[in-house]
Amino acid sequence: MRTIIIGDIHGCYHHFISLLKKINYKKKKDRLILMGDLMDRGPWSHEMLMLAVRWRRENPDRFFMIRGNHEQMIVEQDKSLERQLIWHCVGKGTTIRSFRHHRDRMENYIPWILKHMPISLVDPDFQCVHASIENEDVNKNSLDLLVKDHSWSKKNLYQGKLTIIGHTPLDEPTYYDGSGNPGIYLDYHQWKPLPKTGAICIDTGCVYGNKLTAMIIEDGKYCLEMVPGTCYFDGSSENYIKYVKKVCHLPETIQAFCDKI
Ligand SMILES: [Mn+2]
Repeated sequence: MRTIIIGDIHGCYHHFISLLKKINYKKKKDRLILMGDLMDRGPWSHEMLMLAVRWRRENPDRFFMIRGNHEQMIVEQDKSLERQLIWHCVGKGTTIRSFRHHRDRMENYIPWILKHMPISLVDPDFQCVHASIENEDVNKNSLDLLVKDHSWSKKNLYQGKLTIIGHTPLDEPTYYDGSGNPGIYLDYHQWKPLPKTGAICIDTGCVYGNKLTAMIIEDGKYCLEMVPGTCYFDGSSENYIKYVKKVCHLPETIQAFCDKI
């Protein structure tokens, strides 16, 4: 059985479908895992979520997702004004438009997200979390680290069980071997032995115009495939921040918060 893991989709519904077609995805044969951040930034958040809801219902033994920081923002949207504003900085508007277009509300899906998008997925050979990991026992990491931390990968010090991550958009899929050196870019279209330790980031910034990456795992080996992305979001939250600051008189601390997302 193939396991197919796909990085941050961010409302790029058509890219997701193209990638599945390219790798000849078979719903009843392959196991499919999405790395979270299905929504925000790209135009088709509602379509993407509805597909996930349907496939999870029809195919619960072969279709899985973990939760990204953007789904976590939906879950926590009532927490504080500050969190609301951060969310505005990172593309909530496109999700709201997408849901309004379908006369639906994303708040309706909070119970579904809590039930069907866990923070981690653990397999005998690897595990998946959205953003980063320090202790190989997923439960011994903070929620913030697992779901939204960006700084971790730069350190490249994790040497525990192989963990697949997304969240930080990179030029190429990258292997972090825990050596403290910069991560190592991975090639596409080549079957290689699956590492036992370290981390592989497969977020290649589809919504910024780079590409959407799939990692295919079978019989102890893996192969990477991709489709080109489309730039729906300029990659810097500065314009959003300037706008929100003007309108809402944001405190300076929001910039620091936004830099961390
Ligand atoms: Mn993310």
